[in-house]
Amino acid sequence: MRTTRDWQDADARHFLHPFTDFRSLARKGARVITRADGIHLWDSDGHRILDAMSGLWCVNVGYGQRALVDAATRQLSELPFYNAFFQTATPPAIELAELLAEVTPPQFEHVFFTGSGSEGNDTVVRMVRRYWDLLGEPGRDVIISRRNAYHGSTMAGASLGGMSGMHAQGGLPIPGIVHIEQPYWWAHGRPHGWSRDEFGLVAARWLEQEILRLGPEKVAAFIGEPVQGAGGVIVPPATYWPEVQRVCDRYGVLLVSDEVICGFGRTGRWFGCETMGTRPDLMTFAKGVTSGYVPLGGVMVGERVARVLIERGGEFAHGYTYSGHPVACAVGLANVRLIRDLGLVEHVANDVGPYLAQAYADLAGHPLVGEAETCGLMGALLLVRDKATGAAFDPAWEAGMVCRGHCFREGLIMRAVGDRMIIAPPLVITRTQIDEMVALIRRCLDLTLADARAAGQLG
Ligand code: PXG
Repeated sequence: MRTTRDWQDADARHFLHPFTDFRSLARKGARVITRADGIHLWDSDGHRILDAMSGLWCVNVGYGQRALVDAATRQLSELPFYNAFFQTATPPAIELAELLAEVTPPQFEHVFFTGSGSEGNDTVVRMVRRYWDLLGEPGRDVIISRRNAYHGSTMAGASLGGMSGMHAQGGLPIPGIVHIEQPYWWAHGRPHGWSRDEFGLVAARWLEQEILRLGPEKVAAFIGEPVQGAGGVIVPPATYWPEVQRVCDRYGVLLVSDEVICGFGRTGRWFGCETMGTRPDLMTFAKGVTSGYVPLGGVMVGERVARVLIERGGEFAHGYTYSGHPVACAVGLANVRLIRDLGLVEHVANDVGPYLAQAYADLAGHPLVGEAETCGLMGALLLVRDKATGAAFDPAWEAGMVCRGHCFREGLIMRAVGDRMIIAPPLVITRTQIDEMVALIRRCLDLTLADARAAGQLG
């Protein structure tokens, strides 16, 4: 048996981790996760950790679900791989496509499978441009996205995303992608004294202004996450998305909902667009479609686009070896059925979602918390230096990282995005487990508060 030290040494020698400062991790040593069950993980030292991030926003049904393991095992024995090119198909891909058409909003009857969310968004870029080409408007090729959005890490995904750190590496964004400001009330509405609802309309009109600036005949699509996940669980005001829908309708711009995080029950409806009140033309999905047990992503293609691609399109010159991978689709099928059979969407909407919202309303009283927000089973706590004024911490002190350090030591996985502490626990979580999680969160906030006091960072 290898010790933790052995794992860390081999890891440091050979494994380049995603979004990681390689040298600094090699010095510290990676935490090695060896098994999991339900909402808990265990590391190679035997420590039990409450995974309040569902792996990476994906393990919606929790760890250790037999039905998914059996589906994968069965499919691996029967037909581990065949492609979907050259006029062939496999039963799991067909059946998953059928089931996705059932659980998605009524405008969706077709799916294009990919291996990940990033590939899904690359597909979106090619597909919306193809759509406008086929309609005789090839100049309509600009896609509008938002700052601090995350849409993946491939060339198109990272370009659609609005992360300045990513754009700074490798000459991004690619041409034809522009960004407007995000609907983050605390940063962009509160300083002006706008109410949340007022700000939602202001932020949606930034889209209209950008469309008019570019010329509507140039704008192919607008893409957004219903709730920005990696950007820090930014829950937009209730007025935002309905107004965005009206703006897209007014100018004929396609609306793309990136459901990679919000899909499959996370917000208390099957898809985030249903919670937010939009009717997208395309939806990107990944993560929760298989609860992360195996990689799978895709794009739901609404009838407006599908009809054009099918009836006027000829060959769409796009696809991946693993588009419709039979094992991934078999697991997806078992997973989506399990979400449905366990009633997990209703569980989030009627039980644990409201319960978490109440717990977060209580946490909002903590001296370190400027705002506490939830949407379904996503939550954010903004850490502030001065609760009365909402003043931020000195960025050099890295309050979020201090708090995250305590979480690590206390056996809780909660992410820090700047000073926003975020969670997205598995949808199978119970009220008792939420109590356990919130007690840990409160303890880590208290420890961070004590550190801030000792470091003279308060008030
Ligand atoms: N869209 C959204 C909304 C995402 O959250 C992707 C696309 C890309 O999916 P793939 O499967 O290509 O990774 C994502 C992925 C974080 C973090 O730090 C979030 C993601 C990925 C890695 C890190 O919260 N989301």
